[in-house]
Amino acid sequence: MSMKLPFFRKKRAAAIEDITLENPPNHVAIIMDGNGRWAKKRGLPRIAGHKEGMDVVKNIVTVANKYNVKILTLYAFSTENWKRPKAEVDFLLRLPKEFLHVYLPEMMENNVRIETIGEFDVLPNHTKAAIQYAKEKTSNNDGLLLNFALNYGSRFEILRAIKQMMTDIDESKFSVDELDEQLFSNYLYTNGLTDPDLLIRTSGEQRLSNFLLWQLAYTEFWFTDVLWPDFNEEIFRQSLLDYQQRKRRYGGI
Ligand code: V0D
Repeated sequence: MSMKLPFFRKKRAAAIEDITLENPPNHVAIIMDGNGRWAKKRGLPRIAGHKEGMDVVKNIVTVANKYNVKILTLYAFSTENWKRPKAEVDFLLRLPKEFLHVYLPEMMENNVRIETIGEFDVLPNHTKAAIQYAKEKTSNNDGLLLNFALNYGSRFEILRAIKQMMTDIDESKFSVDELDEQLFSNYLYTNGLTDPDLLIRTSGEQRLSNFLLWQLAYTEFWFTDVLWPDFNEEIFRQSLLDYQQRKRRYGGI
């Protein structure tokens, strides 16, 4: 004869994971800053900070999933990052493959779909191949969308959209009169995605650095001095709680 389980269940302190959010942001975008500084503080090379930051990505995906976030857009590599020393750029561009080698099985188990925004085609072949495989492998997952901004720059994205749009107008696919915000946003990399509800930037800097300029028009911004490798569930949860508290009026009354 089986005993009823609740009879044996011990009371315990409420753990973070017991508390669900009433109003989670649908789409969270993060500028993962402070990896180099984290390493410097420890007397380590910058790449050690990037590696540590990669493991934090996996943790934060798990937490986002838990709190019912539907889209997580992470600024992993900007068009400006090419200016860094070659050795650092090479190291960075090997991280996608490394991440996927270690964590793709877990992403599959958690029903995560992987996508990218940015100029994908000009990335090195080894980077593209690893990511392309992951995109295809996860394409039928309908859980969290893990969206990496790779070789991404917002002004370039907007100019690219205008050029493609003008070509389509030339080809009479639509007329200038029909152009509105919705139609324009279809030409951005983020076509089909809702705009971010919450933008997080770590490491104390308070600027956008050419990230999602169009898409962040109504987004709540949340800044922290915590360096990306130190970012964890507690601090992420705090950002989500702060987000809930803010009243969002979209410029109305
Ligand atoms: C370094 C902190 C995961 C920011 C996080 C190529 C800078 C760790 C990826 C990744 C980077 C990208 C695509 C993908 C799977 C994983 C990644 C880059 C940098 C730049 F499909 N972390 N990560 N990509 N860092």
